[in-house]
Amino acid sequence: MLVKPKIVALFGLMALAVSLFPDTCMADCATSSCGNLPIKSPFRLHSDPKGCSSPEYELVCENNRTTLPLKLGAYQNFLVEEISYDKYTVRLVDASLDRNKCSIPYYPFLKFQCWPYQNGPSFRNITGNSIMYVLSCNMPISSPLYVDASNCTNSPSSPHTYFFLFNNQAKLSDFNESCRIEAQFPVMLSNISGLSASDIYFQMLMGFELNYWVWIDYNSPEYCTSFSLLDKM
Ligand SMILES: *[C@@H]1O[C@H](CO)[C@@H](O)[C@H](O)[C@H]1NC(C)=O
Ligand SMILES: *[C@@H]1O[C@H](CO)[C@@H](O)[C@H](O)[C@H]1NC(C)=O
Ligand SMILES: *[C@@H]1O[C@H](CO)[C@@H](O)[C@H](O)[C@H]1NC(C)=O
Ligand SMILES: *[C@@H]1O[C@H](CO)[C@@H](O)[C@H](O)[C@H]1NC(C)=O
Ligand SMILES: CC(=O)N[C@H]1CO[C@H](CO)[C@@H](O)[C@@H]1O
Repeated sequence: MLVKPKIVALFGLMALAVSLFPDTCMADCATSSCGNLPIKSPFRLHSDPKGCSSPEYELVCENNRTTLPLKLGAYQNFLVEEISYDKYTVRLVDASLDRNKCSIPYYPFLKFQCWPYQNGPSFRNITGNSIMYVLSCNMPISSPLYVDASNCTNSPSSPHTYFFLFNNQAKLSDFNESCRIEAQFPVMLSNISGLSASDIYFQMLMGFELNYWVWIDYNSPEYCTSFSLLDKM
């Protein structure tokens, strides 16, 4: 079981290499750019010649801003803030976030940690990302693991809203049964104790990083179960 993902990754790389570099196109596939962001293999822009890179890696360039449309139930646009071609990572920020005030996006429920493996590039989480949950609780919770999120929500019906981080260090027993999950999103944080809601929102505006050069074995359950609160409940 330990060996399997590596083998899959290797075959994945080979398969990608073959599909991304058909010998007909190399000459035309110059680096393009959107704003200040250089776009090159494996990514492409719509305006790049056909055959350069794979369509699943096509980014949208509008007004010098690069976005990646990802399917999260419905399509959701993520700004591509950074691409590290050395580390094979992209840093994505939800394009719907309001930079001027704390407002939490309500993503549809799905297995975030498997997301968006179902379609498109095999992005996967990398170290440092955790799943942030927004909880709505029946009573006030006083715990360093819960950060008051009431300033970020406009739901008068549930006055006790909290940020709650769940990662592989978190214990299910830390989840208070008087709460229910309202929203979830990936964030580059591993500990929210002592942070304010605006600290957390600032970090959300920094987005999260995903590794793009990994071939996922969709049938391997270990990719999807490692730190999902929903799966453990
Ligand atoms: C995009 O950036 C280029 C170069 O910096 C600039 O000339 C152009 O006006 C910008 N376009 C928009 C829509 O901002
Ligand atoms: C849940 O929160 C309530 C109110 O703060 C507290 O009384 C209760 O002990 C908590 N339960 C757990 C399991 O932490
Ligand atoms: C909510 O926002 C107000 C005004 O900015 C601030 O004074 C207050 O401390 C915030 N409350 C929390 C719990 O962050
Ligand atoms: C989280 O941060 C708090 C405050 O900075 C610190 O006291 C605590 O030890 C940290 N917890 C972990 C698990 O790192
Ligand atoms: C679900 C998943 O793939 N989680 C992984 C996120 O990244 C860390 C560090 O690379 C892994 O340990 C997790 O298994």
